[in-house]
Amino acid sequence: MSTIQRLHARTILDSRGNPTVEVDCFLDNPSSGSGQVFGRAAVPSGASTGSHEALELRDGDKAVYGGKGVTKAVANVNGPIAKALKGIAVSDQRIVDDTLIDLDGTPSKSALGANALLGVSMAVCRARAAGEGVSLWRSLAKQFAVEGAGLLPVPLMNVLNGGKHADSGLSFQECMIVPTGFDRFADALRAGTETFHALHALLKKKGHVTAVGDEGGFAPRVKDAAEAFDLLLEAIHAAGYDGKIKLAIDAAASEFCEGGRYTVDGRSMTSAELTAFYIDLTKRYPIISIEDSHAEDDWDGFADLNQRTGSAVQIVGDDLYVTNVERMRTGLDRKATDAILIKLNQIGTVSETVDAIQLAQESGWRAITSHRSGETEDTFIAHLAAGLKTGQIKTGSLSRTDRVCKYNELLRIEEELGRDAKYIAPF
Ligand code: 2PG
Ligand code: MG
Repeated sequence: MSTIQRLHARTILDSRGNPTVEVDCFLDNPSSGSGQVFGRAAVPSGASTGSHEALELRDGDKAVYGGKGVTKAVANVNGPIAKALKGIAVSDQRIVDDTLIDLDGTPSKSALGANALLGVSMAVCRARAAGEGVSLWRSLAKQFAVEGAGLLPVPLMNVLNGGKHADSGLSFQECMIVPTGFDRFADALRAGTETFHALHALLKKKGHVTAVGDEGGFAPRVKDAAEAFDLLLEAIHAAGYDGKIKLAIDAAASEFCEGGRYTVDGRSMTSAELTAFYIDLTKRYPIISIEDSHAEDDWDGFADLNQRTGSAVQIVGDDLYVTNVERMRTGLDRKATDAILIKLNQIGTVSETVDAIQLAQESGWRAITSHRSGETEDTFIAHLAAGLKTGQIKTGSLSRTDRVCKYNELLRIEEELGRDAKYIAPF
């Protein structure tokens, strides 16, 4: 049986030029013949973080990387975590992750840092897959007893960036396109990409800036959300995909909520007025998904919108749930949403992330595997989406390698699956 022989963490840079944790995991794997097997993983980082997320440990020394250094998290991996995990079998990810959780001992993973724990948890998954000689997504499916394989996720592509991710002035953080009318992931990706290029040409023609924001989407100075959606529809039309590409929003509403009031594109609203605003938008545009419509503790706002949109529009909790099953249970009781955004680093281990996915699936919710706005070249989430059959993925726009590397990995997975590959839009 393979056991952990050595863990080694280092500081690397993320897509925003901020330090983050990368972990190498070496297994002692007598069955591999060659002796040692190795897995590597890097931890992403958010900008519009939910206040209920597990703690990302930063050094805080302003003289170094503006306080964003991760040397303490790296030292925690190379010291106490490496010591505690040495010799542990990797056949059961839950045992590895429970050991990490117990060692940290805090509900928010603030002792060792969720970034330290997650880097190890993911690197162990990769090392196990290497030991098994299979793709990571297949290994994850086996490890977490997922039946049947082959579902590629529908991508929610963030081609217009606002909020905390860009200086566009747009209150909504993400205006996304969703290629629904296709039978293969590769065709959906092509359509999304052609629309992205059509949008580029359109913005240029209209005299907008075409610089991109943190997730590779454009960040034109538009006056409001309606103008953003008009641009997207025009680009979809120009690319020839009318009706085959729908729209989605991540409002990230906690970022524009203060004292219980919401300020959207210069207009101040109550929670109920904001709900009415969304309902109006869904009548005017083909919007199939709204994420973080309300602030992270405005349960009534979410529940009201979710009830009014029914199954026509999925309401997604991101900062609301922070991939935490305890908060999900509140959401289930209150019927706050019918979907959840899944982010590994909000909770801090792979097993707990899978718990959130599986609770969503058992409860009839949809699950969307997601990147963070600060990413690396790591493609773990592409494998998580395919292995756990989440059915949807959010991994940014169609530019910048930190975003497209996940799409490229999904192309490889679809190719590996061959005739078993499925692409099914649930909208
Ligand atoms: C979000 C994410 C990813 P961040 O709000 O969904 O798009 O942003 O990583 O900044 O929290
Ligand atoms: Mg979000």
